[in-house]
Amino acid sequence: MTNTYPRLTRDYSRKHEASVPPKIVHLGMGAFARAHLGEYVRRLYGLPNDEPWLISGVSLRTPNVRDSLRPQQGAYTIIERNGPRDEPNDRFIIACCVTELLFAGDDADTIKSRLSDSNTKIISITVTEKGYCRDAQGMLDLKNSDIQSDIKSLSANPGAIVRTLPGWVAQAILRRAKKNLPITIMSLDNLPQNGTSLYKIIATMLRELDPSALLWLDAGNVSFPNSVVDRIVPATSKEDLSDVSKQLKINDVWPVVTEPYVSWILEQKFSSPQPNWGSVGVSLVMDVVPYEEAKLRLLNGAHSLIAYLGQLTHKKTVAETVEDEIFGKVVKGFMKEIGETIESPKALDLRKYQSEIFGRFCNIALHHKTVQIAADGSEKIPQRWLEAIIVLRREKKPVRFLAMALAVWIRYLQGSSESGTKLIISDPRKDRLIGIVTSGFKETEMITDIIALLNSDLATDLSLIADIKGYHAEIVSDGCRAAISRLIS
Ligand code: CS2
Repeated sequence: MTNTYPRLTRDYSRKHEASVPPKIVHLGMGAFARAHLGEYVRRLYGLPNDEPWLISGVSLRTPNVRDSLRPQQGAYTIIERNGPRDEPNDRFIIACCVTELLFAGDDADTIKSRLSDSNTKIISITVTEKGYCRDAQGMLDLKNSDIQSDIKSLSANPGAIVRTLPGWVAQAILRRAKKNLPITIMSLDNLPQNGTSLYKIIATMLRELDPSALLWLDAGNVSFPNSVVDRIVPATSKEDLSDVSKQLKINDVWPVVTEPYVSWILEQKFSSPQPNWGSVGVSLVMDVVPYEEAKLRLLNGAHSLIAYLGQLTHKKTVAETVEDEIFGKVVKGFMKEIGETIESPKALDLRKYQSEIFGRFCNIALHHKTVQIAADGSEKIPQRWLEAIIVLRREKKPVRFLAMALAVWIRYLQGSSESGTKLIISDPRKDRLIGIVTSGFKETEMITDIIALLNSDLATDLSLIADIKGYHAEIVSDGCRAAISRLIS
């Protein structure tokens, strides 16, 4: 940075290093966690408390967050962006709720002790869909070589160094069971029934490792509340860094940027003491499923469609894509169709919710890149699109926009935009997906094989496959705008 401003530290907010240990250990301290969980814990920190709830932030894959934020004593800026292109209405908020930053690669011993410490009351998690190492049925993928390696090393030595999220969590439970230290483990990822999914994964690990630890867990000593988290968090850009300098006259090497909207619906199911979540805006409910279906299908489902449309037609951001009249209409049609599958929770007016989501997509100040959302499609599409298709087929309702969405994704997997520019496909099943689309198979076979990779039942739905094939052929010959114009006319 070419200015003389000082580096951000906790002194900036007069929140000096807290002498109390963190009660939350967060695995996956990326931008989403800092803008979402960090926002709620920051609000708690602002309340008069006997003892603050602070976060030990763990990165499992790279040391970058630790190395950037340690010199700032964990302090970072949350930039909330909103408004029209020429008159952005931005807020800059300093969060000091993270007091420790660790990286699995070289702080493994500290992480292990934090996870099994009696002061730790919550282990929270954001590692994205692929971090859970699930198979196509959503169960732990025992064929995954990193999972096999974690099971092998933990069986030989419960203190071993592990590689995967299920490995870290299983190890924490093994150690806590020995000391009888109950814990609440919160998944904050966009998985269907994220807490229950994580429970199933961990139960499988423990069955392999130590069934007595599973008995201890099942006796009410560990809970996995389900939750629905919502906040759009694009990757941080250089502009964000220089805006913090301009506004606050300090340098923050890794602020996070987000929208003003934030929401967290949390199942009230805790095995350990909790802060007063309700006082900082978290909605505590008995059943998150209706909220989850609404959010995963309407927001995330539409997001994925926007991402693939944007990628194919050189639209870099979500706002730019939905600004296109035809794409805006297809997104609305998609939401209407998928909305048919949602049993609206009483507290949620589905129509209002849809237009609120569309409004958030139009936030031009946010610069949410389509390439970011397009990543890991095979991990996202089952819960965002396929589960809704299953409901619509069962209820004999039309599947037009969702079939179009699948056709758009399959066209995207061919690896080039409509004008022929190469697209970078990032997906854990990339090799298999690209292998299928470039195999030279006939279209029906190619589409069936792609769908079969995600859901074997839907792959036998011949009329669905025929519809996807029809839309795909139109996209290949005339482009997605023309194909979509016909769909919405
Ligand atoms: C997005 C989500 O990248 C993606 O797949 O759909 O990260 C989305 O922005 C959040 O779930 C919003 O809450």
